[in-house]
Amino acid sequence: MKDYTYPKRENWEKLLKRPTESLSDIRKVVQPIMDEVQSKGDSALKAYTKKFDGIELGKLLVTQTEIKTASSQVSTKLKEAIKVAHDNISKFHKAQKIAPLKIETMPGVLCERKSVAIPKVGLYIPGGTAPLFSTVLMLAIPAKIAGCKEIVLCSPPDKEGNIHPAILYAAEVAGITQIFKVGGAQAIAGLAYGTESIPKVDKIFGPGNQYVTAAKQLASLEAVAIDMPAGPSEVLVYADEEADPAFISADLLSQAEHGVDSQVIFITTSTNMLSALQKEIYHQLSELPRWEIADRCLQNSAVIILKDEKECIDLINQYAPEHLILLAKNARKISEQIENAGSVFLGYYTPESAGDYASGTNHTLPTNGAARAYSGVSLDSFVKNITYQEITPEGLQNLGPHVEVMAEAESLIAHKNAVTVRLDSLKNK
Ligand code: HSO
Ligand code: ZN
Repeated sequence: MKDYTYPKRENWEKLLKRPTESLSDIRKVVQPIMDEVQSKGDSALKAYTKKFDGIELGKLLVTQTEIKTASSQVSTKLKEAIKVAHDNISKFHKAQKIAPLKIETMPGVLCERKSVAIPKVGLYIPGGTAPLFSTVLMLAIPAKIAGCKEIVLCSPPDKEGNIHPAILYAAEVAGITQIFKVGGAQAIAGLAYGTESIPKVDKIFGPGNQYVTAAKQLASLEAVAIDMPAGPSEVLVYADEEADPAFISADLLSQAEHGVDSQVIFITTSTNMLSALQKEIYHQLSELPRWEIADRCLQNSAVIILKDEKECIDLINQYAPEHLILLAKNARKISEQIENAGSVFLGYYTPESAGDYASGTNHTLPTNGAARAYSGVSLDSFVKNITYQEITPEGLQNLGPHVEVMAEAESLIAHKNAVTVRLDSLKNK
């Protein structure tokens, strides 16, 4: 990790730069894949699965028998943990339901707003070295609670043509029945355009590598919505002088092991723990199975010593971290001054891992500074708010003349007439 002691504010931007790459070159690779899937459907999906995943599949849809077999391969202990996570995530996301709104803005003019589920959603779950079955819960549970009618899940198969059993089991627990063995940009194209077996969806969710991200961006230029702009995962840890270096190290490394392009930032005003921290990080790192990934991530990462708490808060708000961990006695008070963050973890005993898996909050969060303007996935991500209005004859008599004036001032006379013909009909009654 690079060390910076009392850096000047004008240098913050440079030292907080994220290690992201431009997606424009990747788009050039992804576009032909998308086009091919759009024109050839399932046969293109199967051809790409053979090419990229090394397996020739007869059917893309996962069968009930496969789901049963997967369930028998998951240990009882893991099933219990998944149940706890499922219950907590459900509780927190159910509580996010908002009651319909009904307001009479003036006598006889009723305005309403109601959230209605997005009918068809697609969930993408990456495969690879760490199968993120927890992401299945984070996406499928709110989709179910929102009432999405069709929930389709895509995940790449391994060389034997199977999806990781824990992914299938988590999907089963969350009540997802349409699961397809397809990954990468081709899966996103399948969800965006629809094929013989994959239904076209209205919105696509989920993390993925740069190809998946580029494919989601391209899909979003057409009729399909996406959850959020995605980038590599990141954490900013703030610690006061009493924080335990072992906790700080473990939190930094838990993010660093996600990928070589992840970023971890540590800030503090206290210089006395630094040598202990450095020893602890390298000790913990050496024992990690994914130490090579974490070690490379640490090279993109920084330890920053700042003058006071106020500077720390300013830096956090400037960086807008996906995850913010406040290892401090006054974590709650600091959190009140945070304007930009995806998800905040307060106090010494609140590791990010708790939120990653099982406390109840969602782990699909805005990265790469998007937390300045975006929220993480929540129940809201699976609904849209439809507004309604109903105006009585008296209401139109109250409101109509003002609309007529405004329409005329915009030279939109047909608009004005839509009121006038009604007011005239009321006069003649
Ligand atoms: N920290 C990741 C989520 C995750 N961690 C899944 C473990 N599994 C991005 O928020
Ligand atoms: Zn994580």
